[in-house]
Amino acid sequence: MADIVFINPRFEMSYWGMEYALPFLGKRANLPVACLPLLAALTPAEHTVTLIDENVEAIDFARCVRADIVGVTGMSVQRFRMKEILANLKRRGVFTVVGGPWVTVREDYFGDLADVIFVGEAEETWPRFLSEWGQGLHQVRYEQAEKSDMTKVPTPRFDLLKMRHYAFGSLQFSRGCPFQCEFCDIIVTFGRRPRIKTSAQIIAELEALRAQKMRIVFIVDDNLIGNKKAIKEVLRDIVAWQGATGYPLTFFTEASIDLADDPELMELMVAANILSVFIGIESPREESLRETKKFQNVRAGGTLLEKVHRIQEAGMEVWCGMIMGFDHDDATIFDAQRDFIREARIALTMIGMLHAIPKTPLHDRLAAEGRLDPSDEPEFGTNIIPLRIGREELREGYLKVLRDLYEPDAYFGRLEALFLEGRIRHGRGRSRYWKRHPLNRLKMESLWLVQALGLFARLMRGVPEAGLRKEYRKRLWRLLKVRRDPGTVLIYVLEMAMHYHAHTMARQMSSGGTRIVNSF
Ligand code: B12
Ligand code: SF4
Repeated sequence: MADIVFINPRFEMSYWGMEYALPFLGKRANLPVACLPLLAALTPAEHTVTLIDENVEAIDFARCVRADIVGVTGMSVQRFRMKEILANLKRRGVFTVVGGPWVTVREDYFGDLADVIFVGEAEETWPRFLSEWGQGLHQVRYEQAEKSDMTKVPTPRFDLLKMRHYAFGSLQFSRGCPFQCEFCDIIVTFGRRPRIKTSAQIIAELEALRAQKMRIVFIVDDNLIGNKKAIKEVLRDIVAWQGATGYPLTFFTEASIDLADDPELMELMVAANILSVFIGIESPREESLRETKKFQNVRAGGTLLEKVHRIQEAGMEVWCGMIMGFDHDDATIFDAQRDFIREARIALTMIGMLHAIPKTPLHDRLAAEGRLDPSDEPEFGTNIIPLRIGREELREGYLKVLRDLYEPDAYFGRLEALFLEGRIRHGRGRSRYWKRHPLNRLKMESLWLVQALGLFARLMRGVPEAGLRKEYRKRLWRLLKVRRDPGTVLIYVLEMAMHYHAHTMARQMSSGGTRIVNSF
């Protein structure tokens, strides 16, 4: 029997880290990394497991010293902290294992600091390692020969985390994505064949999250709609579950733009209460999309703008990822990005410079062309050397676009275009249910109203700049003149808090106050 501790290290500042918004929400972290409660569930019952998320509590190193095995996970933006933690543990003589997205693409990164590394998925290798470790026969590197069978993945042990400190819950339906974007490490790790859990598994996880009193849940799939036929069946079961349990959960997720070509799928997502969808749009420039093999974004069926608007009209807000620095990008790309995002009415946009993640086809190509900066912290914020613009020009252009997008006029211009002119209607599925359950509606809307007012009051007390506070008051007033339903008001105020995060981050980076955070 082993005493095992798993650690998720502190994140560095990032767009989706929401660091500047979290204090207003009264939370310590955005959401729990899905691997921690899952690894706990994958651990055979004879072992004991403790989960530590450094984003919500300090690491008790004395506790770690007593453990037989300490496992550390992490993605790119945690790599420096992962190294510090591993070095600390090594000094104390702790046996360490490392897994997750970063070590999967940079196997040599931690050197001797890790006794064992896990590359990619670990549903089979983690229990196998424990059995071999018990016999003193373990290896130093584990990688599954086959991808995990998602129909056998257990319900994560959310009960081992301090869920009250997180703004959202996390839940995974499927892994893998059928597309072939050149820069993407997800398909390198999880493959191009979407693998999906059964409805029974997913509903067990929904119940587990509900038991933890979570209300908003992020579906962490690489691409929720990778297998449209299979996901439609699951969504039908979730709609039925929501109806039977009083629509307790609200979701947001990630999907590809071909969602816009399938009205039935959009309708099912709305009925399941998915309010927003993050889409990798990457570029308004067709040549750049073709170059990066993002062919799904240049397919027939309308322009990118038309497709975004179609999803919004169906009742889901679109968030997006955008990238600058492709080989076809010249100095005109910065204005093109700004114009597209404005016309698309996308308020929350994660914009970044192209970055070559190890093991991806892009990394191989640029290495062969001698266009990679090998440093761990590249001076210009990305490791690629662009073709048609200088490195400095790319960095400055990126910072300027980022700052411009989050200037209050630009940001609220996009939000007002969507909420006031476009009159986006979130949560139609739940509204239909409420027609038959008006008391339920009254209870929920009263709660949202209190939450919206509380959050707005905290913004008014906590945002230091008087000009920004005045702007937020003005924008809320403009919304209230047209729309007063509590659900819309709450979403609007939440996006105000998100504005504060992105605006602060963009200002600090462009003034040289903090190091450049790229979105890789
Ligand atoms: C959902 C998601 C998010 C969510 C939730 C993030 C969170 N805090 O959990 C949101 C949208 C908030 C997000 C944000 C970001 N993300 Co993100 N995200 C993902 C996504 C799509 C799924 C992650 C997930 O939950 N998977 C499900 C779990 C179960 O899988 P897993 O973590 O891989 O764990 C399995 C194995 O890896 C293994 N394992 C993992 N750890 C360990 C440890 C040990 C000891 C062992 C034995 C095994 C093991 O076991 C698990 C079971 O098989 C991935 C893509 C992907 N598929 O990995 C990107 C990804 C992880 N994100 C990435 C990035 C860069 C970011 C951001 C920095 C982007 C930004 N600029 O804002 C932020 C920062 C995060 C933050 N502060 O929270 C990159 C990381 C690149 C890299 N290779 O390191 C990825 C890979 C996507 C990409 N290529 O761009 N993200
Ligand atoms: S659509 Fe997204 S997940 Fe799929 S290959 Fe492209 S970048 Fe990767």
